[in-house]
Amino acid sequence: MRQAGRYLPEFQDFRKKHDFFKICQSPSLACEVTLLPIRRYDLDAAIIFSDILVIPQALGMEVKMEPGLGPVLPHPLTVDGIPDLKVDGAIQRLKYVGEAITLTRHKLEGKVPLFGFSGAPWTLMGYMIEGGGSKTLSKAKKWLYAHSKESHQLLELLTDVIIDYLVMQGEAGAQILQVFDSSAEYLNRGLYREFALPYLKRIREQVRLKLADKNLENIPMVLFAKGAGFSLRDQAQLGYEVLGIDWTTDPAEAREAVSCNKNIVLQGNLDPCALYAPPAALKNYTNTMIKQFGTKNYIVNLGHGIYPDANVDNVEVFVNAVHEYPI
Ligand code: 1CP
Repeated sequence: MRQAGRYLPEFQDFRKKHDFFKICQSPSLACEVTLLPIRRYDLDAAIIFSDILVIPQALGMEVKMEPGLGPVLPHPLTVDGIPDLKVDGAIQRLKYVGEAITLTRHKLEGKVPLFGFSGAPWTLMGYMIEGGGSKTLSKAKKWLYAHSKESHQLLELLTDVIIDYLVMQGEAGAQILQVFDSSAEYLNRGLYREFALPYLKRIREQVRLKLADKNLENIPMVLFAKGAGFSLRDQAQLGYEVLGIDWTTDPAEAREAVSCNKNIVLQGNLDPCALYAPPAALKNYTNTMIKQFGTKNYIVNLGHGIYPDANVDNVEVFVNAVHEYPI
């Protein structure tokens, strides 16, 4: 449940006292926030508290988290600004995420597994060029059409950093690694094939190889490409063990699209707005979803981030409905 923290009253209290990135950068605070939903609900996994935008920040860009608005990068990247990105030492500057992961693993005492995560190259590129969220991503897409050489240069650079960042999280103790391509929906199949899939493939391959080089076991990886139901068949062949399915995609169609890969696990996809439904209806939606996905090779999740005004009691209804589902 991405950005899940924001709907919890205990998180909102926490945020009144601490700056967003201060929490991310202080392992004990990040650990405490990671554990908030685990303490309240009978959840089956935790995700480390951080944000996808810590990478642009580690590359030297200013990122502010504006309450009620989300992330803002006051000085967006320009085409000739790529050489100024500070790649050297970026992973060192992100070490606090690893420290938070290690501390959280200890505090969880094996109760539930811990997810690490990163933004995908295209999604990070979008935020860096747009300077924050955008309705169209037209500035970032302009690069793809008008500056394709520089686009590839930037995506290549981000891919290298993401690989090392995920390996660092794995070394620190993350048990599953999720890549968020939240802005996939702004691309069509052609653009996604040219500007996203090759980099996502390289990330999966290189994380596997680099972990093996360090004598570490393989860590399963999840790719969540929001709004890219059009590319599920392609995604199933990238080497990711799990594909995240967003709420717009029909579960049965998703299964059909990935049938070329028999081992693949699907994760998703309840519409986060279903949490506004009365409890009995919510239970029905949850049961129908599980029935459609099937209970094998499946991880229940929402189909995108939970909204800040989600009803905390209904989250419990959802979690319980999942656990009560007859297998
Ligand atoms: O549950 C958690 O709190 C887990 C930690 C987490 C994760 C996995 C946060 C904390 N952010 C994320 C991922 C993230 N961040 C994504 C990928 C998932 C997705 O598609 O939603 C994206 C796109 C972001 C960028 C971001 N950060 C946004 C979206 C803005 C937009 O363009 O619409 C927002 C609102 C944030 C802020 C944020 N990140 C996390 C929290 C708890 C919050 C709330 C804000 C706050 O406390 O001020």
